[in-house]
Amino acid sequence: MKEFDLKIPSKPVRIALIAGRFNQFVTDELLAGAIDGLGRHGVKAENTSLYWVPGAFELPLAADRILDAGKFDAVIALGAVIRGATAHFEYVAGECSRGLSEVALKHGKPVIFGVLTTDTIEQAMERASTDRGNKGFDCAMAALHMLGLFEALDEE
Ligand code: INI
Repeated sequence: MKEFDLKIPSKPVRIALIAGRFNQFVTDELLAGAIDGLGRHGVKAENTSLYWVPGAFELPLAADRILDAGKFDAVIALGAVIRGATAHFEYVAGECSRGLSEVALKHGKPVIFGVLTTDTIEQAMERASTDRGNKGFDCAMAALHMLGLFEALDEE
């Protein structure tokens, strides 16, 4: 059986980061993890851009518009929706995840879901920490692995 294992792309890739200002004390940490992950795997700063949006609800539209411009191979969308802090948690988190997957399928490009949806601030900080695993770092790896897969599919 032919197998396509996870791999980092061999050619340079361009990656857009989008981050929500809402709960920025969390998204700053996710961003730091994502930038660290990309840098450690050879993505040059000149091939990345960072776009801020007000909150997680705005991530899908921004991702769509950014991919429309054709300058990026993948988008990493970072946000933090904390149930304790909002009565409309379900709407914000639900629309954000639905919208991001729609944008990925529309453009045929990886749109990585780096949005924490937690009950408490403590849980969010735990998933955005430097010593106990950082979802932003994981998202950088997911973006690179998807682009590595696309590269392998192009060469098949
Ligand atoms: N946006 C978030 O990213 N996280 C949240 O927890 C949140 N809460 O609590 O409401 C949130 N709301 C703002 C929303 O994303 C939009 O920016 C706003 O509704 C304007 O469209």
